[in-house]
Amino acid sequence: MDFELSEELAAARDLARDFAEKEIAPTAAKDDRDRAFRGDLVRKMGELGFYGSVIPETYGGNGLGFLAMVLITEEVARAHSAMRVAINMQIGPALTLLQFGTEEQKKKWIPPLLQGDTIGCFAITEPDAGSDVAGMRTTAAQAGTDYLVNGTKLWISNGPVTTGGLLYVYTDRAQKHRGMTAFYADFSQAGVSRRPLDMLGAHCSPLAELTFENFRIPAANRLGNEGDGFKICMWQLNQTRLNCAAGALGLARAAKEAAISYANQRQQFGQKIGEFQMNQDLIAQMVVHEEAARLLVYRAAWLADQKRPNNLETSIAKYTAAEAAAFAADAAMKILGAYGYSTEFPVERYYRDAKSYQIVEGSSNVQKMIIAQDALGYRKANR
Ligand code: GRA
Repeated sequence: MDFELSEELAAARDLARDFAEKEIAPTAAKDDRDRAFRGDLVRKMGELGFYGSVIPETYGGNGLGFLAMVLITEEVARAHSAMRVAINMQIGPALTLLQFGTEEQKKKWIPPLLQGDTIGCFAITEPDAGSDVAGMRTTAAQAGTDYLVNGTKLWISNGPVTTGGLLYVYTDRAQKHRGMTAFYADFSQAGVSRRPLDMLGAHCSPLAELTFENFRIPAANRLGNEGDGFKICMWQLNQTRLNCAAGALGLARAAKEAAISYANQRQQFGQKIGEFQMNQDLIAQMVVHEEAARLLVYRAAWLADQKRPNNLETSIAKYTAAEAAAFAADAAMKILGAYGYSTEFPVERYYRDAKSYQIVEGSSNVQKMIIAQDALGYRKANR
């Protein structure tokens, strides 16, 4: 077992840290307030190869691997968690195309996603289908060489701005999850209307409701066969969950750093508040949860790099990191008091953004369900 990062990985992490500190962090508070979608930063991250680590050079990537992806994501999320979502929106579709696309589909759609020329997304969730993916209702009916899509997707990250990404629908609802089909869709085409949604946090990651009315997708945009969609979706979620886990880790770290820095400056009752044992308890727990999450996230990424099954390990990592982020943001706010609650300081943003990690990409309860059902022998997670 080797806990040392290779020079290559350390360099990828350092590049991301440098970029995040110089280009993302300085405007994070303003961007959050303005609810800005930073397309310029999305493109810059593409130019720096942040989306290409999990894609081979043939399709425009750099092949550094999943460990590089989580190291980069952690650094970006530490500076501004919502900007981490942008990474996932590019990587999620690119990886899924790599796994399930034809040669032609990969060559056509992966490179623009890696460059940030296409603004990616993946549309799974619906008003009545969140944790229960198979409960979706959107359908695609074949019409000549095209499909016509009708239905509504909800809470779609990048929904207001996406130009291309994954769309999961039913081509045969009677067959339940075996009738689901995955497409790569060009969302700049007519037939889709977007209603932007305002959320508690992650303001720079815009969300929308997407309504499809006879939205036309060429059959050539189908991934795999009709009926392959549910398995493709579960595969995709396992990859994008890992990115979320890394983002939560970065946010947990940012909250811990803010708490430590403040505890070392703030004086009350004639001493630094870090000297009080109740604050030490919070800081110790922040450190421990973050370190545990880091090892679990890196292990899941390492397994992915070895091309070994890692659904269980990714769920464990995502659950632990999401809870660590929520704990750290809450603890930091307790330590900073009114300075934490104030919108003039970043901790309130961490607090708002942290909650998203317990909800997205399979809620904490969905992760626990996957973990417990595996442990109990009901449903193997790694299948
Ligand atoms: O036996 P079979 O042939 O019918 O196949 C079953 C099973 O083997 C079938 O699917 C297969 N399957 C898988 N195959 C490969 C299930 N899981 C996998 C897998 N991982 N790999 C049906 O299986 P099932 O277990 O009966 O499915 P289910 O009970 O309907 O659902 C399972 C589960 C609850 C885990 C699933 O629906 C799930 O993961 N739900 C959570 C949804 C989620 O994560 N949504 C995320 C939305 S996107 C988002 O949040 C964007 C955030 C962006 C960001 O912040 O980055």
